[in-house]
Amino acid sequence: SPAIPRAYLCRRFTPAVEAAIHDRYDLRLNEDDSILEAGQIIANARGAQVLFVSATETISAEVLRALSPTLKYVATLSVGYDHIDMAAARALGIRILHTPDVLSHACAEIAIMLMLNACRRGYEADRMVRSGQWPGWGPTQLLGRGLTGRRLVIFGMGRIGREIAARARPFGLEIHYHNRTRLSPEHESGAVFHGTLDEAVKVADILMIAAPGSPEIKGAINASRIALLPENAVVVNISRGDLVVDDALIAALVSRRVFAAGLDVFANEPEIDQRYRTLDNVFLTPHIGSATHETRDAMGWLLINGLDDVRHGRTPSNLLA
Ligand code: 8YV
Repeated sequence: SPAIPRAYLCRRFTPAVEAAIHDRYDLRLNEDDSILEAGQIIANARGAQVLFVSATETISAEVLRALSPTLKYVATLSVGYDHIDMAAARALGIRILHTPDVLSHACAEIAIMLMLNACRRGYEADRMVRSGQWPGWGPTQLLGRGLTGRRLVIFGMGRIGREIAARARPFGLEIHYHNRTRLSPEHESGAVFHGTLDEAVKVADILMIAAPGSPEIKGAINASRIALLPENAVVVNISRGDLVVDDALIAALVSRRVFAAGLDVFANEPEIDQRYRTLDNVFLTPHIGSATHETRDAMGWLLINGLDDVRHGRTPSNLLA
């Protein structure tokens, strides 16, 4: 029988998933779950045919070249693959697997959580009670912005965007979206399409950023687009931090031109722009969109099953290249 393939695991996955990987591979792993630099990945994963990563590892052409030709597969515990040099992988014949679909529900839940907390001032409300500084109920205390009858614009109406739309409709929000291409009527389910991001932003009482991270839309939410938002808009980002120009969003939050923001993702995580920490009108979470027990297990299984498939000559739906 052929030798058991060697695998390297850059981060600690859930116990059930790690056990399943152990069953299939000669596994080495990064015991302490630290975030590895390129040089460490190259040194630790030498000899591995399969490399398990997450979006915290930058899988550059340098890393792929150094581990090639032994390395055959990179399996990332993320739907996003902006941290992987796909062109280099293709050129080297390294196949990439990711985790679409199974995390869409969890990410949509966090999107709704951020939207509600930004609109209804969740951070300030919690702090008022927790600090013991609540003076008692007041007629103008902590007034937020309601959702009913307002427009939610989803930038990036993919698998996650559509799950957000489905959960937002019952709040009485009118759903609009901008996407590279217009969806089929079935996927659109009555959402209003805008062919340009500018047109979409102009009507966004709530702007929900759910587009996949990519160089083409880096900095798309910049000062001129933020200036197009209606008064008292709310901005939510569950995608990638670099879609937003922090200087522009922070200026608009400080001036209250933008009412509030809900952010799960940041440029340069975890070294976020420190000004966010000082603002009352932001609700912040540390990149937990897919962080549920069920979803992280499902993400891991999708990678394991996809690798089983591809090693047996089948083409799993989560194979990128
Ligand atoms: C991941 C994510 O958990 O799937 C993605 O693209 O951003 C998250 O679901 C995180 O990036 C770690 O890989």
